[in-house]
Amino acid sequence: MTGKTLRDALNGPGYLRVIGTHDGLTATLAERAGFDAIWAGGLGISASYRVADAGLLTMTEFLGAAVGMHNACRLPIVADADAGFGDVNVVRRMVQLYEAAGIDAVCIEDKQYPKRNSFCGGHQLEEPRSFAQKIAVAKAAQSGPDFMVIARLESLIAGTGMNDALARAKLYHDAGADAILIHSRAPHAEEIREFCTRWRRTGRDVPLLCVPTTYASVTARELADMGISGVIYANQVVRAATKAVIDVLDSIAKHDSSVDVESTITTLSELFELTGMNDVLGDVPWQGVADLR
Ligand code: SPV
Ligand code: MG
Repeated sequence: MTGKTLRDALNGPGYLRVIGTHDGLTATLAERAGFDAIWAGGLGISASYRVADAGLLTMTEFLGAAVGMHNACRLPIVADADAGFGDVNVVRRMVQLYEAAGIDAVCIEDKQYPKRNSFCGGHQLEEPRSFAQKIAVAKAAQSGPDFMVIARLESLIAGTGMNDALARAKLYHDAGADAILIHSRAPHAEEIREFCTRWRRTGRDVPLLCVPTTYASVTARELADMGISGVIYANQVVRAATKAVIDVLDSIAKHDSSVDVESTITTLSELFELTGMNDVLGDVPWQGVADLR
């Protein structure tokens, strides 16, 4: 999607593969791997601080993490803004700060504060009209044409059903939402298919996104064929990093040596290259890193 805004890309043909990352390094790796956009997700960022994804970090901490990813790569950043971090006044300030920081989109979910991760149960949905007001206030707060406000539907997570999801989607679209994220925790993509089909019948044209965590066997192409424009792989990167670190720590602790893991971990040369060490200016002539592991 080189040169295009996130808005153009989501409204254009095809689909975007959006990957959840939690810091500058993982965002850089995602860009190199060919993903189209970054999901600055609450779960991944919270995990990187070792706190629960339960509205515990401040907006400033989430924004700082998103900016760290923005500075590290050229991909558009879709920031997970939980339930907006507060009431409509907080939402307004949140949009102003995120837009000014160069973030491309915020995604706000229709759950009550304090929200919990959607896979943890105990969900209280926000009253639909108050959430629609948050969307309207968010849209009125942005200053440029490109910034996007994505409304995330939690009806299928909270168990209030497809009709509720569709009714809310219409309300949020009327309030100005630039895209709709339909969240599901079903083990297959049939809920997503049904939502897309019934949404299409409304004649409304707005990009749809989804998060295939529990229905992981479906491909992004299959979801796109159902009508999805953005597929968010929200938490695989933080889970991969966690597993890799556990394995390496176990091995070093067990053998009192890192020799067994050396061939499985990134070389120092790669790490220097990834982090731009070759571009560092200074008085000492740079020797290169070719002979480092
Ligand atoms: C996140 O990544 O923080 C999300 C997506 O909100 S999910 O964990 O699937 O709810
Ligand atoms: Mg989240």
